[in-house]
Amino acid sequence: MKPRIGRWALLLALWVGVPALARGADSIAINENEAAVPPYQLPNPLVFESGRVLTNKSSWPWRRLELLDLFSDHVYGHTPSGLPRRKADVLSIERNALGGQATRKLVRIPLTRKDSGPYLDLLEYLPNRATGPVPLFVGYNFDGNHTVTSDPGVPLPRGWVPNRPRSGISDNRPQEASRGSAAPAWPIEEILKRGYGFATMYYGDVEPDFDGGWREGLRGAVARGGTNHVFKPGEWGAIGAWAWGLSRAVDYLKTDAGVDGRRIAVIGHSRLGKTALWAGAQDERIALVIANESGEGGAALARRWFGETVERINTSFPHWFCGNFKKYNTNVAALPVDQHELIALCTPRPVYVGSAEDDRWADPRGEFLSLVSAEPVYALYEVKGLGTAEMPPVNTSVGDTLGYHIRTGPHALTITDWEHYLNFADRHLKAPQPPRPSR
Ligand code: GTR
Repeated sequence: MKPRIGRWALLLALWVGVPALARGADSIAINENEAAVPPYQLPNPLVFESGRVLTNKSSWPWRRLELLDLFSDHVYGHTPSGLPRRKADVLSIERNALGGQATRKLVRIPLTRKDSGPYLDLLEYLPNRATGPVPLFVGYNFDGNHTVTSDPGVPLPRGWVPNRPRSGISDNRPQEASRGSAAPAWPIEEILKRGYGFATMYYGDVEPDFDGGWREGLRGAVARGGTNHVFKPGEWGAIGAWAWGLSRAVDYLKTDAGVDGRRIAVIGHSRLGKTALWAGAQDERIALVIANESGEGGAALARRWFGETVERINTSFPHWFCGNFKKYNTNVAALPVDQHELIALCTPRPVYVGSAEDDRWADPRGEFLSLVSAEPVYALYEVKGLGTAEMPPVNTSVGDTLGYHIRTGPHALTITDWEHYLNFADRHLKAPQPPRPSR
């Protein structure tokens, strides 16, 4: 006869384990009360997994590699090795765009060895009054390149887009009616006037953003098992694929004679802010990173119980992160990294985090504290980081190489955010840049 204790242990394990595994998004406890945040302890970016303490910058590149591996193993997944980096095709150049202010380029970047796709369609504007190569902002948009401007020369995306009833989209097919609908988030003319170039891509070109979208995107195209692939727990999620796409845009931008390839800033809002940070952490050619209201899995500390949690994001968006990340759903303290270390991976490059007062879901204080806790790594390089551990008043920018503001209002990328980002970029990208390593 089998020992009965085994059966009881199994029943107990099922009783305790199943609700934790199968909990629906709405039953996950969320805290938005500052006084109720329990104490937590962050991993120290300056201590190797072996316990060895890092005291000067000469060992940081090794710790950086260790942290990149930990983020790949446990959070975003590993990018497959051997993916091609193909030359982009400049499909068209219009020298009289935006009322003569800009040169518009439409560029196609193949992401796999096949010409049939998937590929990224990059929309680029360069200021016509520039006298030499310009620094440039590049970032993904949510709904298609044609939504960031009313410029009629920008084509609609080809594949799946999110439904937007206000733009008449209810069948996941792009519509002409959505042209310019996201323009308030992208003050392109102002960016150009300030002497920057601007480039954007639709993130759905890399992978449509729904659970299962990988079958129509890059992850499905390169997976060993094709569209029947079963992802191993350490393989990349959608954020990993989107971040890879950003780096392919950088590959192209560095070949554009109108762009100063040493002064490329990456910007992203919300889930695309998470993506911008992960791209910036991995790709040292990115000179400056801006994460607007990136929240959980972005700039916000995972261990701080406020707003969205690891469990909640893994439940609502199971495709964003790697399988291993789900192990920490109910035990975030066991995660070997936290998000301040994602920011630290950019050291000594400038990083700016923007929050919004009403965007409690993204945990503004947790986003700010990530910068504070990344600062010791910047100090190794003797660059001034944030310079304060006190959150600034609303609508006030603080910091030096690490920058932060909390804007009044809801979750959005706005002209006010851009003013802070442009000022930050003026400080860091307008001065002559030292040569940067290229991969
Ligand atoms: C929310 C999600 C956030 C954030 C946001 C967005 O639903 O919970 O993590 O990424 O979406 O991307 O707008």
